[in-house]
Amino acid sequence: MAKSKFEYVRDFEADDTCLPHCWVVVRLDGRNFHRFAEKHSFAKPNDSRALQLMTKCAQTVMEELEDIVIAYGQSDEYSFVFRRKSNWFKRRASKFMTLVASQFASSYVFYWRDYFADQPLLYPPGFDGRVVLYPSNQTLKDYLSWRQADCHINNLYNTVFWALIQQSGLTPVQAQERLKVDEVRTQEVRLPAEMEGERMTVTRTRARPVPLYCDLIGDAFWKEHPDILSGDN
Ligand code: DGT
Ligand code: MG
Ligand code: MG
Ligand code: MG
Ligand code: MG
Repeated sequence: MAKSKFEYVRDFEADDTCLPHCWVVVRLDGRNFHRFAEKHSFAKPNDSRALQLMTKCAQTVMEELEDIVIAYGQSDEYSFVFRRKSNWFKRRASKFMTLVASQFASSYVFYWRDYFADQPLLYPPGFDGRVVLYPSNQTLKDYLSWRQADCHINNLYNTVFWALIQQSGLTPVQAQERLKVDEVRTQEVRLPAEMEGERMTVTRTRARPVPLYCDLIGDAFWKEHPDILSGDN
């Protein structure tokens, strides 16, 4: 029974319910962080303060929001995986995405000073968000592997790019020229062992989410943590 003659406008709201039984992934990415990193003097290629702040924000998101079983981050992005059976906000994609993005962005500002004591925050950063559904454990694992491989490829490129400039004295254009061939060679990522010591972060939840720095592409991580993909999630 409508409470007023205006109630009908509710019907204009689009249905964005996430398909049942799928893993719901929300991926955030910093808006124009190329500029943000420049303005805030991020170390090149990797600024550990920035990475740690991102992870702190991800931990906050996992603590404040419901049903996130794992989060993975690199560079200016973070992916959050909601349990398959989550019925939080009736699985509305817009609720998941906006709550993750706003909680993450406010945390980024709130905790900034804890990580950048000597660098004032010069303007308010923003994060875009998207929702992607994965229908099986394998597609979810492949999604996370895809992000980790992206991290590896970018790190390989950026590390050598900045070494050519900072250590070998090349100009950015010369460094780019030198790396054109190498870039093609680094397309395939096979051995997780090769990735040791790189910039990648995994957070998972039980009572309190803990940051892990490890490989997601191989089976070892998933064997050690069978509960993440278990039938109860
Ligand atoms: P977007 O996402 O389309 O709004 O634009 P961007 O500029 O955020 O582009 P994206 O997300 O593809 O690339 C991330 C940028 O953030 C990239 O230009 C490098 C920068 N960035 C991320 N982490 C670091 C870091 O630790 N150190 C430095 N120097 N830069 C970083
Ligand atoms: Mg982008
Ligand atoms: Mg970005
Ligand atoms: Mg990015
Ligand atoms: Mg309300």
